Amino acid sequence: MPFPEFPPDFRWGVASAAYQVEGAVAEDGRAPSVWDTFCAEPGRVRGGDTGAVATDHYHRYREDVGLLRDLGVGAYRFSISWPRVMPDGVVNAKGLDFYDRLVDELCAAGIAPAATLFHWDTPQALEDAGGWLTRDITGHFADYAAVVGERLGDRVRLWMPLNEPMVVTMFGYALGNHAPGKTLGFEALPAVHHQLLGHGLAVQALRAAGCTGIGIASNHAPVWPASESEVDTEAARSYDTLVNWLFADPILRGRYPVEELAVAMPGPVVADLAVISTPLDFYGINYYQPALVGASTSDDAEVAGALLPPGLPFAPRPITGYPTTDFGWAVVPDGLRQTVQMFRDRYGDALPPLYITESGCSYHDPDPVDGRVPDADRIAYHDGHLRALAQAMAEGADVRGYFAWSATDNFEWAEGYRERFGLVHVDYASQVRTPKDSYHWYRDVIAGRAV
Ligand code: IFM
Repeated sequence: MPFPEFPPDFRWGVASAAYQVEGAVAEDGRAPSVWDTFCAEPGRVRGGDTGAVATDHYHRYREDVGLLRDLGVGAYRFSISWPRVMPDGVVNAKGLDFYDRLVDELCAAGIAPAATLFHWDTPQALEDAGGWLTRDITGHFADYAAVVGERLGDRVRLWMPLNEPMVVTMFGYALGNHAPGKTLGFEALPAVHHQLLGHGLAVQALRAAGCTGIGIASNHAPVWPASESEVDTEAARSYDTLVNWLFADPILRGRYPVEELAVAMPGPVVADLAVISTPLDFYGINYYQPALVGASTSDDAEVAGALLPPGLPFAPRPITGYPTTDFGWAVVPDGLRQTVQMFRDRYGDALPPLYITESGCSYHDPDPVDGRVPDADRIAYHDGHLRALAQAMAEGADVRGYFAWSATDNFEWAEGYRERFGLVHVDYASQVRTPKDSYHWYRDVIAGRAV
């Protein structure tokens, strides 16, 4: 099948996040984030890896933007490090200057800057005061958004206050395998409401600063019931409500998906929902793989081990019958089409234009030989997902762009450096960058030369 055609103004991009690439964690006034603290605790991150140096992007951003320019991307999604810019309510001028330089460099290369404001690196000082469990943090976040918006709003084309708030809630506050490492189970629900409120306030602060192109980057996936039985179908429905609609419904519909969740939230929920549902210019979907979910059984406690708290009405099951990445994630390109379709079905005309703000795969690529890194599986992944996206668009979806995760290999959170998602290989000892075969393939896609 020939490679599908995308509209001429379709935005081709790649994505990254501050803590995963920047390094320089104690430089130019950057204060610690929850991830610095988490990485310093023995046993938290595979191999004891940390983001202290990462890909040294803070110092090598010019080289990295050069790679993006040669790739031909129209947009680069990066995140701004909150603890670098506004660690304790006071602006750190040197931190903000870094993003000013990065944005200028991108613009000079003809690449539209797309900025995330919070990609999981809460300033440690704010976490010490309760973090996303407190209402106070939402005001800090709005102030930070205003500062960044005023400085960069003339050049940044797309804004995403939050990245994957469900992951922060689930892994950071409910299960504890991400920073800040809390194991609160359902007591983590305030982190949902406060991220949502922080999002809404940040959208308003960005708009007040004259910014346009404001959305979110939120992870979503189709939830498949493990069988046709009533209990599995019901379990899949509960899981779907939590992982797909707990954040999307308040933002796009101005209400929580079920009343039980609304009443469990802190604060003046109805008034907050009016802020949370401030209209967006786009909705960004991060897609990796579907979820197969069944009713939990007594075996699940053992299978899931420490990861899932007891008493949940559902349990994720392994997906079989599809290839998997080296990270063990199922490769299901049609899941992307299904995800887009489920948003269209649920929100209809209330759905703003979509971006795929992340999709990608980790393979344990070989080291470069003669300047080459063959990664046919990664090419197949993006090829398949772009074909599925083209199908969704042919079916009527308004999708404006695709950001491959990730530009370069980087720090994959609790998995450290073993997982490699990049189109560009990074040798962490020398910091040498080597474009993989997938980089050359994506360049051809962008140039309209893909076969
Ligand atoms: O690396 C992460 C990213 O920070 C958020 N989305 C998923 C990616 C792969 O796990």
